[in-house]
Formats: sequence, structure tokens, C-alpha cells
Amino acid sequence: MEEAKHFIGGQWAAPSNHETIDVIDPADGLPFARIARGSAADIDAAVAAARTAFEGDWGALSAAERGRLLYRLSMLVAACRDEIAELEARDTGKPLREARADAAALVRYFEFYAGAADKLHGETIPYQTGYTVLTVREPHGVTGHIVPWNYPMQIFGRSVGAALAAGNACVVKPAEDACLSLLRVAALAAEAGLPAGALNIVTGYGTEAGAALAQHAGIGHISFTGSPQVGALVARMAAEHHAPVTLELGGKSPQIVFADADLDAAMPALMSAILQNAGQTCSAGSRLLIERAIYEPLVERLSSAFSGLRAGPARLDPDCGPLINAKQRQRVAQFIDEAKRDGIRIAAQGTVSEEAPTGGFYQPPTLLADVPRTHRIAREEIFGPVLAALPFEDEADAIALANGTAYGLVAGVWTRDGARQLRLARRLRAGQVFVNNYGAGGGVELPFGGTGQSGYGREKGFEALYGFTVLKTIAIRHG
Ligand code: TXE
Repeated sequence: MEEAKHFIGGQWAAPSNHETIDVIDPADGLPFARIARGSAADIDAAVAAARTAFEGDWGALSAAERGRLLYRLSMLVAACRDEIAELEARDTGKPLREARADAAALVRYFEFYAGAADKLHGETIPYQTGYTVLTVREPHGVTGHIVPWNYPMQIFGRSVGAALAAGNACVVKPAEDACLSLLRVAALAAEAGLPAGALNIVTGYGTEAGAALAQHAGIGHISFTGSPQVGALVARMAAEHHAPVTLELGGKSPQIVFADADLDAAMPALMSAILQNAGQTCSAGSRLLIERAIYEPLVERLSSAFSGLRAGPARLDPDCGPLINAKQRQRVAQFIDEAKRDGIRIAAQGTVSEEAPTGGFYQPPTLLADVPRTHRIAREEIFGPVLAALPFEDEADAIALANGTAYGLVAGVWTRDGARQLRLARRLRAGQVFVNNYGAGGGVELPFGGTGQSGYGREKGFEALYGFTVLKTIAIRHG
């Protein structure tokens, strides 16, 4: 069985405690690789290597030179994107077409941030006569990145791409469930000529390597994507050494469909928003709010689509793959059991492919209708292929319902009424509002992040670069 190591200071490093973690294939529940089980000592080594790079070869590069290296890396990833996508599909269980799209997004992140590296300007500020005042944006130094298992390549790309472009040296702690693609990308970073130590990856458990990273006094900024509970913990640990934090913590995002919507255009987006990555997506459109007049016909239309869906192994390119692990599957199954117990209407359920191995973590896609507004199925993130449909009465009701959870990540609005589009765009409590589309194709250029329990700070787009820098004001008094 293949055994992966950490990537520290430009080299493969065995775990200091010689311990490993089995990597499980979600398609059959069997181990197929081993990764290093990182400890505080490994994190210490990675932070030291990053510091050396920041104060040495990496820090000495101009912004344009950093951009050139990132662009070279984007081309190397593009050249082996099929191989990386296959690895990602095996590791996460996601259908191959989705893993390919993730690999393409990773390429785009490095391209985008390569071009942005030398465009991060400061300002000059008019002040009293006799002064010149200017601002410059400087890197934090060493940044920490705690990455989850649902989109390893995309989440790595958006945060590490921006952090490196801004001049930081990075230490990444990927999720124990899925990190093989990132180790492959680390090798490509070395091949692209990134100075040793600019990018380090320490694999392992969150409570061990992850906590050691968040607690490390040598870290100048932490970006975390994961659960709200661990996000709060990471923020508290980082606060001990006053490191700023960016948190992306998921959601219970509404898709709001008005009676005047173009349903033919909406249908594929309503489906893919909950099926992508088997619903294990922070921005999943998991609450479907439908205007009363079209509620039953739309639920019926969705029901016939859901009944035809199949969950299966990634290699079959199914409608949705297995969930990441047994715990996640159990969690989703528990929500369905609760729905049954509480008499919630199971409008439709897909099937699991006969070709799916018995030990895999499959969960048939499920449409739940008439979900009571106060039920936890209508309010909590399930992180599985489970769509909750609820009727609403009018625009005010839709807004109240949409804004009625602790989250605020994404909202989708489907209506032909232009004035209503604008009213909702402003009144919805969400970091992104998509009108007559959902996700805008995942564009790397679009700032992304939430409010409330969905977290704070922004990733993606140019905006992310600001979070990875510290603004310095320089006031010069002359003559
Ligand atoms: O997340 P964790 P889990 C949500 C989703 C899911 C739930 C649980 O609802 O069902 O969270 O998933 C690292 N110190 N999301 O348990 O534990 C961990 O190793 C430092 C939403 O997988 O938050 C991994 O790298 N780090 C989400 C990362 O945190 C710690 C994506 C996320 O794991 C740590 C994933 C600790 N004490 C889950 N404990 C999204 N926003 O997309 C764990 N980690």
C-alpha cells in the first residue's frame, strides 16, 4: 500500500512519531493508502521551514517573480489534471466529472492569483502640507491553512493561491479523510521552482496536527474551512497569539423560487445545487423555498427527477457518489430517520446502484416536502443529498424564512421580476446572492464567504488577497 509523507521544506518527511493513518476508499470502505499522522513536532518543523523561506529565497522574490512561479505551477497542474482528478475521485468518492471540474478550478485559482500577485497596490493619502502618506500591503509571514475533505483541491487553491501571491509562506493541514491530491500538487510546486519551504503540507488529525497549527505562535494568519464548532475552537486558539482568522463554516442555503420563475431554467440548478458532491458542499442549496401557487407542481416535478437518481461509485460517474465516511453517512441517515419519525413527507428517494460495493458509504438522494419551519431539518446543515422543500406565501414571508437560520452563506433567487430581484438581493442575509442561477459556475474571481454561523472573512477573487496581507501606513514628513 502506498505510504505518503509530509512535505516540509521542499522535501518528503516521515512523521516524527512514525505513525500513519489508513486512507479509506468511500466507494467500498476499504483502506487503499496510508498518510503520515502529523504531530506538534511536525508542525514545528513545517513552520520553521516556512519562516526560513519567508525570510530567505521566497521573501526575496519580487511580486512579478512570485506570479510567474504560480503561473508555472498552474500549467503543471493543468498538464496532469486527469491523473490528479482520478486520485481525488478515489479519495473523496465524488464522481469523476466533478473531480475533473475541481482540478480545472485549481488550475484557474493559480492562474488568477499568478496574475494578481503584482497588482496588490497601496494608496497615497492626502494629508497635511509637508507630509507624504502612503499605504503598503505586506504579507503576514507564515500562514496556516486548515482544509476540509469535501473540496480539497478547490479550497487549497483558493486559500494557498491567494496567500502565496500575497507573499506569505504556507503551512497546510489537509483533512485526514482526503489529502492525496494536495500531496501531488506539493510535488508539482517543487517542480515549478517554488523555493523550498514556501509551501509545506503536514497531514494528520485535526485534534493533533490541526490544533498544533492553530496554536502555533509562529503563524500570522489562519484560514479554516470546516464545521462551526471547530471553527470557533480554531479562532480561540489563534486568539492566544493574536493571529487573525478567516472562517468558512458552511450553511443551510435557500433557493427561493417565485411563481413567475422560468422553471425549465431553474430545474437543473435546483438539482445540482443539492446533488453536487452528494450534498457535501458548504454552499449546497439545501432549502428549497417555493411560492405556494407553484409548490405542489414543482414538488411533483422534482419528485420524478429525484426518483430516477442513482448513488454509486465514482468510476461509474453516477448522479452522486458515496459520502466521505461512515460517520457522515450515519449523520445523514439519522436526519432521514428523524424525518420519518416526525411524519415529514418523503416526496421521493433515489436508489443505490447495484454495482455499488456493499462496504461503501452510499446514501440515496432524498426529497423531503412540507418540512415544518422549526424542524431541525429546515434549519441545520445536513451535508448530504437531502433537499428540504417548504412553501412560502409572499415576498416578505420568503425573506423571513430565508433569513431565519443561524447561517448566511449563499442564497439563490428565481424570478423574472427585476425589481424583486434587486429587493431580495439586498435583503437576504448571505455572503453571495445568485439571481436566476446558482453559484455562477463557481467562478474563482467571485469573493466568497459568509456571515453569522457561516463564518467571516472572504476567500476567492481579489478580495481574498486583502485578508492575506497587513496594511501598513507610512507617513513621511519632509523638509
Ligand atoms: O469537520 P471538521 P468534519 C461541516 C458539515 C459536516 C461537519 C463535520 O456539516 O457534516 O462539518 O465535518 C480539522 N483543531 N463541514 O467533522 O472537524 C480537520 O482535521 C484544528 C462543513 O469533517 O470541522 C479538517 O482538516 N483543526 C465544511 C477540518 O478541521 C481541526 C467542510 C474540518 O473538519 C480540529 C467540512 C481541531 N480541534 C465539514 N478538529 C464546509 N464549510 O465546507 C478538526 N480539525
